[in-house]
Amino acid sequence: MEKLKQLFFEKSQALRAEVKRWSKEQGDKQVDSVSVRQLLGGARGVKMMLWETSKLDSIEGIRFRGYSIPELRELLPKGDGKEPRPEGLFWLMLVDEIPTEEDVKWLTDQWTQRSNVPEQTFKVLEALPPDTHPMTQFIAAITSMQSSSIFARRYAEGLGKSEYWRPVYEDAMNLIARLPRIAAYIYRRTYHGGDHIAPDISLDWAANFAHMLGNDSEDFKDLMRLYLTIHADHEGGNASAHTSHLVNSTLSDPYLSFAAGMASLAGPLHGLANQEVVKWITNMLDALGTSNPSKEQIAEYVQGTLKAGKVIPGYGHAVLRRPDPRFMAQKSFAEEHLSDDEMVQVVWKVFEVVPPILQGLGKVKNPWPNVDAHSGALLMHYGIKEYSFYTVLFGVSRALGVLSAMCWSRALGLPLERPKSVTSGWLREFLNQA
Ligand code: HAX
Repeated sequence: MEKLKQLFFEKSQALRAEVKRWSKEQGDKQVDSVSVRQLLGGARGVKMMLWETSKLDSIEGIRFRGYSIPELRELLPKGDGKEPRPEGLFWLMLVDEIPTEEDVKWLTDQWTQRSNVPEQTFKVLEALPPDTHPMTQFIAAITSMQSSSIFARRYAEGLGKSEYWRPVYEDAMNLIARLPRIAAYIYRRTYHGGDHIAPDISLDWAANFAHMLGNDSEDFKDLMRLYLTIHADHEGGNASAHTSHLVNSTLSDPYLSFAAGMASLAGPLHGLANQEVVKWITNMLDALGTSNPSKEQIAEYVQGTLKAGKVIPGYGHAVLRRPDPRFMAQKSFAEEHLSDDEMVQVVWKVFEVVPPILQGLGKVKNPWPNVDAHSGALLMHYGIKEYSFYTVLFGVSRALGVLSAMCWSRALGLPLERPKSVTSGWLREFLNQA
């Protein structure tokens, strides 16, 4: 068996036994008591899921297998670039070990070999009107590949439960390998009249993606490596990861499960916020008639957005209570590579203006920027100006976390997810009795 698969097998088998023991010997212990506020408030903070690949702290932000983003920027293999290769993060998430340069090179080769997109997927995309939202195209493309799911085929043949992880691993590797080509195809068909760019198999996963999008500069390749690394995972409770996890818990295959997660990512309170940020900034600059607004002008525009009953996109978070380290990583990239860029300057000014205003509302729990507040300005600089495409980039990255976590879920034999709902009548009676 290949090294990555063997390592995953050994580690997951050991944990599987331990999880079974917890359930048997300590299953009655109260982990958390759910409050009425949590019941009504989208289950905030309720611990109800095992998720191995990353953990989110409200103050520190995300840690992938214990490593912060600054640590990963130091430790993960970079090849001949300056930013970590997302291949290395996938390896780390899957087997909890920092890979060597050689391991990462092997994974790049694997994904290159597995990157052939079935012809029917291009046909499905071509059948959609070109103005179909790129996320809808992305979901249709992923779903169109479902017939190549090895898990679905092996399950139909009667595969036993302890073996589920094997075809899930194969589907995860194949799906991740194909996503950059699919995403680039959607981008070029939607915004560049179908003028497609052939893959360059000498490049790593992220650099090849940058190339197929249409920018071969070393800086953009590094931005893509960083972007695809930092968006990959945000523990299991976020909407896209949780949706994939829930759907996969029914033993729906990785293609359908990941497509469902992408439908969740496409909501404006989640991943679509990256397009909404650029749209909001562009509308603001248009309304103010300047590309260099003052802080006072921005503050006035922010107040107008709030008065209209809308949220400020790119700000706030369900878990975080400090500026998102993913925002800070993109800010540090911008400081190094494009600090003079006008849009970046506006993003930084918005960062100074928005938090005190949101704080002043007295109800926003986190007034700080999240991952989506910065990404659009970086992409604009490198020529990816069509902001309705941005959530697809997020989705390509999110595949790394969601699909490595899916391997774990099936290796551990986690059950069908089925939390309990109550009716308002039940709740009323419960509260009256209390
Ligand atoms: N602008 C204005 N009001 C905001 C706000 C913002 N950025 N963030 C939160 N609020 C409001 C909420 O709408 C809520 O108001 P009501 O009580 O009137 O309904 C109140 O403050 C309390 O909300 P909260 O507890 O602080 O935040 P939630 O956990 O409910 O929601 C959200 C978290 C991310 C959905 C929220 O902050 C938001 O809508 N932000 C803007 C959209 C955004 O940037 N989304 C991307 C988040 C990161 C992500 O998933 N990326 O993919």
